[in-house]
Amino acid sequence: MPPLSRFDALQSIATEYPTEPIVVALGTMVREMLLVGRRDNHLYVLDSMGLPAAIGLGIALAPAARRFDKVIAIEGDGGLLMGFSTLATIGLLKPEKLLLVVLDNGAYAATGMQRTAAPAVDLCGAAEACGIRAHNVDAPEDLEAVLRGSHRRPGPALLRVAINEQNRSAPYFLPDPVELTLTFQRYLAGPTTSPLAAPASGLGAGLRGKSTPHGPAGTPPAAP
Ligand SMILES: Cc1ncc(C[n+]2csc(CCOP(=O)(O)OP(=O)(O)O)c2C)c(N)n1
Ligand SMILES: [Mg+2]
Repeated sequence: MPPLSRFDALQSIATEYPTEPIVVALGTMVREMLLVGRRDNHLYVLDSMGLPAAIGLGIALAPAARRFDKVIAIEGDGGLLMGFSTLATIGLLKPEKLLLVVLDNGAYAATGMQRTAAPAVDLCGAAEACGIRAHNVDAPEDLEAVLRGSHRRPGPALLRVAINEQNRSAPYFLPDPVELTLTFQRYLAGPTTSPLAAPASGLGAGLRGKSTPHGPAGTPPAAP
């Protein structure tokens, strides 16, 4: 069994990328990331299984991504297989900023550890076939170095990280998804008022500049 736990992997990602936008997949992934710490630069995806890679793709292509080294999307193996076709689109559009991290425990942990098809699939091989640079991380001691090395390497890239079946006990997280989106949108828009980066209308309109429970709008959170 791989020695790395999901919690350890999430902690490494959050520590290495304290101010980069991070899309966090639903279920156990979100709840354990909240144990690491709640951050305005994290987009907590609730229930939309299979979509975090596509959400990360969109953000990585957006003008708001220009001021960041990377946009990280964290997926589970089950979620990646559900949204598998997104790999082809990522390979086609080649978003340089996108770093897709797949935490692979070979199971749907959030619903009771039913087996996924991941052990039968070469996830890195599939990503490479789509035109995405891919890297297997099997040894826990390699994860931090690989994450650090990814900062300036042009993407798109996929890291498949082997994790064990350990799940931390964490409370349910049931906030209003609109509020989560607004917090993240404000973070993406940043401290400047660039018309390209700022949400000029729609959900974010009228809320820019107001404080959030986690600090003033657009202020990068303190490093953990
Ligand atoms: C369309 C859809 N089907 C099923 C679910 C229920 N569900 C939520 S998380 C999850 C398992 C996700 O597995 P994986 O991506 O491997 O992440 P893990 O929990 O193993 O970390 C499932 C089946 C859902 N939210 N949406
Ligand atoms: Mg899984």
